[in-house]
Formats: sequence, C-alpha cells, structure tokens
Amino acid sequence: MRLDVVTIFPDYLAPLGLSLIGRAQRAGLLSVHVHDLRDATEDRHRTVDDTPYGGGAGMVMKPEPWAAALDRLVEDGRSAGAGDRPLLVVPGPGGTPFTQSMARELAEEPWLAFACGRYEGIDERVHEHAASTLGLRVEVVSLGDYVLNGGEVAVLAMVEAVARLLPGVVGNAESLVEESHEGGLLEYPVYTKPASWDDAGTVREVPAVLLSGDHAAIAAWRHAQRLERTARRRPDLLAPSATVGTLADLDVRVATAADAPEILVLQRACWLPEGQLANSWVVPPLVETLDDVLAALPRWTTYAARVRGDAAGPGRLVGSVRCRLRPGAEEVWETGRLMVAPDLQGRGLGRDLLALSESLAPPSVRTFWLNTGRTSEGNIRRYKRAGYRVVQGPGAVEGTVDLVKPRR
Ligand code: JF8
Repeated sequence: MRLDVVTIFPDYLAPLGLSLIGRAQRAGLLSVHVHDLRDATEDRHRTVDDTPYGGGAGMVMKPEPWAAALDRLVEDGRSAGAGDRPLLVVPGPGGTPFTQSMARELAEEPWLAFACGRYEGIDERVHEHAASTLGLRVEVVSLGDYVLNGGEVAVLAMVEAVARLLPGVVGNAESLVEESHEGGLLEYPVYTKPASWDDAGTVREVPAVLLSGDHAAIAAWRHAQRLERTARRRPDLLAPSATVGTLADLDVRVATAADAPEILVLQRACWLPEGQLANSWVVPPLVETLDDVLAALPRWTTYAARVRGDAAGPGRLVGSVRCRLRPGAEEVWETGRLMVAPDLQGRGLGRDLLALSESLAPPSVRTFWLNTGRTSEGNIRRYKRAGYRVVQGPGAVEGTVDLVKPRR
C-alpha cells in the first residue's frame, strides 16, 4: 500500500517511521510519502493561508498550493506504479466518523492520500478540484467529536489503524480477529506477574480465578468482565437493535447471566415442536439445564430480544439468537439457538434475528453456518428462503442437518 500525506508540518508525521509501521515500511509492505504543502507554493513567503470570504475568525488554506500539491502527488504516485489514482482522505471535524469498519475498507485500497488542513480548513474548491479535475474519490473523515488544530493527529491515528490490518504488519492474525470482533464487547482486564504485587505497602492481587487453571471458569469470568465494562463504559455497544427491521420494536441486547433462566424457558417452549416432529426427547435445547445455558454464554455472543420495558423493569423475553466464529475456523460464522416466542412467530422476528447474527460476522467470514432438526421442514424452508442450502449427510448433532450460505 502507498500512503501520501500533504501537510505544512511534515515533522508531525515522523512517528510513522517508528514501531510496527516503520518496520512494515522497511519490509516493503507499506510506503509512506510525506509532502510539505509549502513546496507547492510559488511566492517568496511560501504562503498557504488567507482571510475567509464572508468574514469570520481565523484563516483559510488557499486553493492553489493544494491543487499543485495534489496534481504532483497523483503524477508521482502513478509514475511509481501505485495505481491509477488514490482515495483522498481529508480529516475534518465535520467528516464521517472514522471507525474500525472504515479502517477495514481503507486497508483494501492500494493507494491512500491524506490532506491535512490547518487553521479554519481548506478552501472548498480544493475538494472540487480533487474530485472533478483529478477524478479522485474524496472522503471527509473525522477522528471523533472533539476539536483538533489540524488533520495531522487524525492521520497518525487513521494510518496506524489501517496499517495494522495489512497482511504481515501485525505478527499474529488471531490478535486482529479477536480484538475486532468477539461480539462487539470491550476487552476483559489483563494481568501479568507478579501474582501478588506490593505497591508501596498496598498489596494488589491478581484475581484468583486466573491462577486456578480452570479454563471454563476463566472464560466465564472474562466474559462477565467484558459485559460489565461494556455496560458501564459503552452501553451503546450492547444494543444493536437499530440494525434490523421489526426487531427495532424490541429491546435487543447482549445476553447476561440474568437472561439465562428466561432463555432456558423460551428454548424449551420453542424446541418442543421439534422434539415432537423428530419423536425424540434428547434434543439438546430441550434437555439442557440452567447451568448448561449459563456455561454457553461465554462461548457465544448471545442476544436477548425483549418487549421494551418501563419503570417497572424489563419486558418479557420473546426472542434470542447466538453466534460466534467457529472455534479454530475463523472463516465460518455459526448461528445457533434462533428462537421466537410461540405467540410472536410469523412476524419476521426470526428472519431479523438471523440477519442480526450475520451482520455481526467479522470480515474473515466466508461461510454462514447453522443447524436444525432433520425433520423440521418449516425451519429448513425458512433457512432456504434466507439463502441457505442443506449440506448432504448428517448434521453436527444427531438427527440434524447443517445448512450453509456463502457470504456475498
Ligand atoms: C482541523 C483542519 C478532526 N476529529 C477532529 N477534530 N478536529 C479535527 C480537525 C481536522 C482537520 C482540521 N482544523 C483544521 C480539525 C479530524 N479528523
């Protein structure tokens, strides 16, 4: 990937020569070219700013140096074989918010250019020049809702977020998948030696569960910590309900242990007809105990859909679904325990919960996978309508079939 940055403070971008990004440059995975906007001026004072038309505070960046700098940048990049034209990112407080998903999209581009403004910003006609004269795609992007003095710090952050997604930049591909997904929850707290630390008289201990060697207990503790932190610091991440249609009428959140009893009741209600169809009472969702449901929570991201509550408390649990990357196969996204209360079936809630699950799959996923009773023709028909096909042969559980759908 080629990166070009235009700025009046080239030294501000010096950190891009350090650490992982510096190493990636030396390894040839990335080439960063920083340009001084003043080199594209023609006057003795190398002027880049002037007073704003219409009045107002501060200064505005003049169009001519920007056009000259961008023209030269495109020309030079082309000659160097970077591609036809870069995607131009213009940091600005009024831009589209920069997110991990935008970082993933930018990481697919062979060539990015960044235009760092200062003062009150860049003359708007520079955007027109870039888009119309040079034919660039131009994206105004904001690092976040606070005010910086210029685009340089935003570029440092964006380049770091993008570069670490390039193949070979971060040593371990798993660390990328783990962070970027795990159900959209914040990370659990981490500890290292010493297990008992004498902090100038105050002894601070590592939580005992982490020293226990009990992997299930550790996973459950970490999951509970993630839920607790997310609820406290980022409650917005726990409610993805806006993403899909009729589910928007419900309160959809990541399930916690407090939801487990109702999930158990709902799954028994929902899988009873499956047991009847299969003439079998060993269907796992029917025979599971509350402990089984609790033990599954850390292994999946489970969503609980409730009727919206009021001051008296949360509404009734009417739907649930769980999903995860298949352990050891990060290209497969598993959906399970898709259920809707019997009185609300036939309204598209199941379809929406399935769409919710699919929407949470990280980019590594190529195949959506789920599983249902071999004799559950209604389910199989609904999954086929959602784009799944039945896999020949027996399913993952006795008496079931697997269904798959390629990610598009
Ligand atoms: C700027 C040029 C920004 N999140 C953000 N806050 N402020 C900025 C920003 C970016 C460019 C300029 N002032 C003059 C502020 C971003 N991205």
